Amino acid sequence: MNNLRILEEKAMEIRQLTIESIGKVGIGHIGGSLSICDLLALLYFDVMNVDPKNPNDDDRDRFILSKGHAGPAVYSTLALKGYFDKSLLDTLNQSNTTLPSHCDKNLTVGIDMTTGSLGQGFSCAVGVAVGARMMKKDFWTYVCIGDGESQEGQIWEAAMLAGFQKLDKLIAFTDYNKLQIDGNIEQINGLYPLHDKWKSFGWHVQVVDGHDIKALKDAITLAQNISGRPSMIIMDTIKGKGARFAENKVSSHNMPVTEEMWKEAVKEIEEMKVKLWS
Ligand SMILES: Cc1ncc(C[n+]2csc(CCOP(=O)(O)OP(=O)(O)O)c2C)c(N)n1
Ligand SMILES: [Mg+2]
Repeated sequence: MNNLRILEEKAMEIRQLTIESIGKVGIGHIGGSLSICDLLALLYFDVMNVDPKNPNDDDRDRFILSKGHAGPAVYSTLALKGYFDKSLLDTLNQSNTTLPSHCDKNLTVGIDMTTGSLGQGFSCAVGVAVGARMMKKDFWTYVCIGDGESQEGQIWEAAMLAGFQKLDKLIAFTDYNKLQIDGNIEQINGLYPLHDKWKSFGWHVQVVDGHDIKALKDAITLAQNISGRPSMIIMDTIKGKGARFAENKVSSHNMPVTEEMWKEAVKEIEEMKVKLWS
């Protein structure tokens, strides 16, 4: 594993770029973007076999953000990884941009699937993993779904197929931040017991702190060693993690962000970065 502190710093940088790019547009899906930054840092800077110089390599690992509204966090990650210049982030969600609010594989280099209609990206990920097997390819398919998204029937159709097909090169993550667009998951359409649901569909299931990069890495390593079952890693997360104005707030789903708000939040993370190395 790469140096843990380097990965933690990457996650902080992903958060900073995400807060800044959404702040510059003035509104965006900041809550659901910030809850997955630790996962993105780990996947793109440690786990995944990807090369920004060869973004369409057939053998690359795939990452599908099924909760496509968190696109800004992936764009920040891709920029840091070198897929495109960081200055492009300033065009987020503007007209004619290559970085739309929701992921579009036809517009953005490094994006593996067009997503945003909840449930569909997960089905696509299962299809990609089936395709890899048919083509005798050895790559991993990683996919991230939301907890609100898990209320979609389509998630469970795909889960059933993946379990039945024993897709053991498919590793899924649930961003279990307990909040959906308009409230608390358990007050709207509860998922409990989520762990048992996935297990009953034939998946290997783990629950980890989604902001603990070391714990996430251990969970992925274990998942990679499970044969005959796809893996679900339920990440216990905080919506809006890292920006005080957004943390754990239902309103952070698609929130107006002023210049004062984003500059203050970016400054706070900068101070955390300094502390990380002191
Ligand atoms: C099929 C479909 N229905 C509704 C929406 C609108 N929508 C976008 S995000 C969202 C909430 C998703 O909640 P969750 O999966 O918990 O994601 P989080 O906001 O926590 O990232 C909804 C209802 C959509 N994009 N697709
Ligand atoms: Mg959620």
